[in-house]
Amino acid sequence: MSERAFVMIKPDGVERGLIGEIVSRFEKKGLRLVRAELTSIPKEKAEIHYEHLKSKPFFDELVEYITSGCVFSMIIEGTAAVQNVRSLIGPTNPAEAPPGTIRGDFGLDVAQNIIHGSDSVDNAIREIKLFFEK
Ligand code: IDP
Ligand code: MG
Repeated sequence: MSERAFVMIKPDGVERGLIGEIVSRFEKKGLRLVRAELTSIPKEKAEIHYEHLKSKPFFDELVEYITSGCVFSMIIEGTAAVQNVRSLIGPTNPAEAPPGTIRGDFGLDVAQNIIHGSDSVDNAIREIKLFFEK
């Protein structure tokens, strides 16, 4: 069944010129890019997006990182989009992400791991609302 995932290329990915390469991977898989926007995120929005991580020791660092430059926000649509996007992205820590995944191919560090993808259909709906429904 067709489904939507929220995906965001983080400031390190945008800064390093990886937008085209990353979008291309989703398209080659058979998923479709249906909305996209290059913007910076206000601190308040970053804190809402990551509110489930508020108690983590890296929360302040994470908000600082995600607001440090432009991000490329996307809605990716297709069959099991949430699960397919997560498997193309790979595990949270690029050091543990296998080659062939986006984090495995382009990242080194868990604090700067290039890309975000919704982890569930419910969170995808919540994140799409937060980023694309003004
Ligand atoms: P996910 O992005 O793979 O879903 P989450 O556990 O939801 O991973 O964490 C959200 C983001 O927080 C990660 O993508 C990463 O940028 C950051 N993060 C997670 N763990 C750490 C850590 O141990 N140190 C610094 N940043 C972290
Ligand atoms: Mg997550």
